[in-house]
Amino acid sequence: MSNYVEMWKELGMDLETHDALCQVLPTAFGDMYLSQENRPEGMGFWDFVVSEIHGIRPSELIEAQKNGQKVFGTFCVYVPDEVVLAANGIVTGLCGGSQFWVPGGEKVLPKSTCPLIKASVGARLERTCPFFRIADMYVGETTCDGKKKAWEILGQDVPMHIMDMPQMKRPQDIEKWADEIKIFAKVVEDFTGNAITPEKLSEGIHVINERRKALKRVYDARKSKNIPISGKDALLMMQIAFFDDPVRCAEMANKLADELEQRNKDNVSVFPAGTKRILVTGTPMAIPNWKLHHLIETSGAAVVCEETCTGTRYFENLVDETKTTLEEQYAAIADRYMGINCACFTPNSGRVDDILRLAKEYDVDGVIDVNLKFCCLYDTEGYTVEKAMKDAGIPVLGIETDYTDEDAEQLRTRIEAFVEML
Ligand code: BJ8
Repeated sequence: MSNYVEMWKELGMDLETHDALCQVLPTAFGDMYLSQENRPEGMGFWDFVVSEIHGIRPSELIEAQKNGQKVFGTFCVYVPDEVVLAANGIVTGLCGGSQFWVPGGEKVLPKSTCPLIKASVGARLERTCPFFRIADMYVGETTCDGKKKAWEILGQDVPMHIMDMPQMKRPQDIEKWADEIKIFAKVVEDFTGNAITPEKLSEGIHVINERRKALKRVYDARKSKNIPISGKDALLMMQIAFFDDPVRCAEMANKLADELEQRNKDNVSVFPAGTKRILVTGTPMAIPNWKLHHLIETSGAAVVCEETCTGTRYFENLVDETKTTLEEQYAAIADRYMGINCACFTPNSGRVDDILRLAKEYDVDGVIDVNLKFCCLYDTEGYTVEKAMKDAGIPVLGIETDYTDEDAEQLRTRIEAFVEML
């Protein structure tokens, strides 16, 4: 990634600390990813993106900025990308998934904050992530308390817009969310200088729906008895979807889906027959958090689906494309996004329904419910999730972890014991 040094310098990054990050990532990726056998050829694209993770997409974003486009950094799957696209803006995810950034976050946040928030704040304050440097505006949301307060720190020297999320899903809450989307659209229009018309919004909705469909095709291929792709590889595709151009993301995911569908016809599996199938549910796994998937897939099981925001919550359900006025379109967008079942809502019984449905669709042998340490929402909901699984006769294992490797061996012992009893 050395050819990007000039760009990083111009972005005002801390090059020395960033170098240390650049050194650990390839080793971790090599150990966890490149060691897998018989990976789909289509993964070559994502391997390449990872090898240039702080170079290739950042340089595209800077190029786009030179042409007048604005970049919006987001932290949650409730923030509607289609609105930004409609004003010729670009969205990039900003959630931090590396322990490397956590100590930086801990300098300003309580230690008892979830690692995703600490890593995001650390990446920003220590100036070691180009995406944080590039984004012209950050878009936060009022989901969990940790994030709500983090916006006040993150937004100190960058324009920040915060979307006020409802906490329930009554009709009046969905209406309120449509209003909030309208307010966001106005902010985006003012910031980009581009008007959002029904035509432009239609295009934006279409592009994001196409991305959803393509990602879903890859997931659908994972429902096969045969396992055509590892959970780790599917997770990587999902993680990079948050950063990539949505049209290219759809194109690459469709190509991968073609290959996986062919693999299913040819009975090509990346795991031996009889490997236990696991559904992972819980908190999101931002790149490069591959820890749990790696542990599961080196403990005799395979991850075949993720009910997380770096999984099905990102792409399930489409926005209705038949609406023609802005008012109707915002309502349709609100409807689709309120179909996401995050633990920040109460009640959130839709999530349990989703997990039960997915467990059936993906024919899983067991569910692993993962919680990022100090995420009180998913931790509390774990009680309901695990009870529902037990009631349905689905074996379930609850895990709480962070980004460090300290608990890896202890987790491995628990996962191996769980897989053995399936
Ligand atoms: S829709 S899961 S992306 S809020 S893990 S930061 S909740 S303390 S990330 Fe999330 Fe949107 Fe919900 Fe998805 Fe807080 Fe929990 Fe940390 Fe979390």
